[in-house]
Amino acid sequence: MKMGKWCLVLLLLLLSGCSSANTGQRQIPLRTAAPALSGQLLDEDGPAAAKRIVLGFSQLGSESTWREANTASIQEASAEAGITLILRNAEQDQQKQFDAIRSFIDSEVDIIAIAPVVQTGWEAILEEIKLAGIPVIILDRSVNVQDSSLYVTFIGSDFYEEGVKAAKYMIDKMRHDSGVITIAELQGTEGSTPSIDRGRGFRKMIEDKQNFRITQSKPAGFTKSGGREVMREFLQQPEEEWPQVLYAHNDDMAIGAVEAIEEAGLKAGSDIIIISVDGTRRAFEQMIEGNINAVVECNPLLGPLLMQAAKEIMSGRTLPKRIVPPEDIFTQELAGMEVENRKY
Ligand code: GYE
Repeated sequence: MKMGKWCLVLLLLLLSGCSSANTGQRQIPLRTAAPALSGQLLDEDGPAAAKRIVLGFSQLGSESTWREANTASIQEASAEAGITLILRNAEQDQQKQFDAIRSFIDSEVDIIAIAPVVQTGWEAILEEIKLAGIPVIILDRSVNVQDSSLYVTFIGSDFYEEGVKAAKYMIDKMRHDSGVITIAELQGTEGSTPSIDRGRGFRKMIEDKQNFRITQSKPAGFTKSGGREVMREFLQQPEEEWPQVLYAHNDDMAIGAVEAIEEAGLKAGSDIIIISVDGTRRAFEQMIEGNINAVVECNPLLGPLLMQAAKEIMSGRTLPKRIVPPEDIFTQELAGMEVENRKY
């Protein structure tokens, strides 16, 4: 049902676009699959002349449940859309992303999609793609570039807003607690947009609140094992320094941290309030067990949006520069009702 809602949102956004190939301040000479069909959606069922679109996708890694669901969504959606997908996994290495992208240029793919591991360092490679005349879609995490005409659109969540939602939940949850509330933060991959912006949004909400203090904060790579290890370190501090709240930038790290908290003889979800981001089924199960208190949703099922955008670009349409999927926050009270609806 959620995907239906997304597709509708995308459709509305796309309809609000115009029909030229203007992609920003500058024009990118886009390769189109079937110039004669400009302005129409290319469809497998459409005119036989429509060439199959070839999409090269540089996935950043496979660190989390979110990432697995994201990769699967893209694979499934490409098959459904009749788009040939060349997927390369960079295993958290930006250089590997560059290598994959160069291989896509050499193979003369029609479109390149990139899920960037970190947000800086992309100008030169994006210029190379531009020279080759291949349109680019940035997916999931964003890139910091001066010249936004280097990509057509960025499809991905509002991570800053996710941080804001996490903090709002915490402020409300702790409203009856007096005194200083200590917070530990498990950051994601250093230099990645979700880690930077989830941290910024959260901090913004507490900056003028003297009683909320982030006392421990460290990157844990968005992995379950990272979350467990770093939480163990946090709990090696003297007892009076243990946090009352844990804010984990994703579910996998929160679930790892729950193990460390239990090892230390504490009750996750009550001795330490836990808030995380993503909304995986496993996190919902942990909410039902009482270990996690709230989860801010970040939807990985971006495949249908990506395929739709690829088709639109190949038919010469302009896309909005930013496509943001709608997202929610879930608490323990709602987890039982929602768990069966979780698709990832
Ligand atoms: O939250 C995390 C993953 O970039 C939004 O990356 C994504 C994040 C997601 O590893 O679980």
